[in-house]
Amino acid sequence: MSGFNINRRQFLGVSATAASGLVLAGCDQFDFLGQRDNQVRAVLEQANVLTYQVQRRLIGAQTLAREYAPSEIRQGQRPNGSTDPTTAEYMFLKNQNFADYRLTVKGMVEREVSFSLDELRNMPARSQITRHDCVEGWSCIAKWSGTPLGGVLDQAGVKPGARFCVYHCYDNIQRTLTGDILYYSSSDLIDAYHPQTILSYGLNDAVLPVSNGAPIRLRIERALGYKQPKYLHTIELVDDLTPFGRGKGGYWEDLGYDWYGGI
Ligand SMILES: Nc1nc2c(c(=O)[nH]1)N[C@H]1C(S)=C(S)[C@@H](COP(=O)(O)O)O[C@H]1N2
Ligand SMILES: [Mo]
Repeated sequence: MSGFNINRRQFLGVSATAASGLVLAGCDQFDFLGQRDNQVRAVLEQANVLTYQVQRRLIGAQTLAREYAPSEIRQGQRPNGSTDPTTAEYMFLKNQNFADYRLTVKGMVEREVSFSLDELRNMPARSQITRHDCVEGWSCIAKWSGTPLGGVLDQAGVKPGARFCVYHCYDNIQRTLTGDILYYSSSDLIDAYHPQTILSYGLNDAVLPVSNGAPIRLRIERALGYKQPKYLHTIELVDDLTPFGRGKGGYWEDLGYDWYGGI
């Protein structure tokens, strides 16, 4: 796989250099990035699409992320980002140990469905020991247990035109004068139906703790840490990501991170 990494870095390096050259051509260029028909923005967006296509071709649809042996779990999963959400809805659920929690699947589906924690725990289960890589430069090997997302999506019946899952979370990752910004993320349907993509309720053979996303957090094992949404409450099937947040498919993507976020 090292050849793949080198290729990807080289590719990213080239596109980043090209884009920054354009941006530096005039500082006021930044002001125009918000305009949909702006040239610089179009180039940046194309680079993102190209990255996605290049990665998809290199990785393939169903390649599995590496799984590790129990002896390779050397420490607990380091909590990062939100670790104890303070929204009223979340605190209410936490105080009753998530008894009334429900995960909802809506949008471009045949029927909107929602499941309690007990229902999710009684669906087909899978455990996997994988490595979580955060862009901040740390990794953790941990055992995640949960139910495959694909089975849950099938119970809702994904409509043919749907292209993405948007993952809505409870936590206010950022508080601003105009209100809370809630964490969200998204993936394509290939990642959603990948066999290692699970709605996780267990971590290292214990109940998933609040600091790591209780009661449910998604694992997309071939993607970086910011593509692993914690405190998940709703999965929305859509054909367009632009209506959400600032339109880039996730909280961190809205701030400039790559949408695909593959490893
Ligand atoms: N809802 C939510 N999900 C999130 C985050 C967050 O702040 N809120 N942070 C992301 C980032 S950057 C990382 S590295 C991982 C951290 O997961 P952990 O706390 O289980 O290690 O969660 C990701 N998912
Ligand atoms: Mo991260």
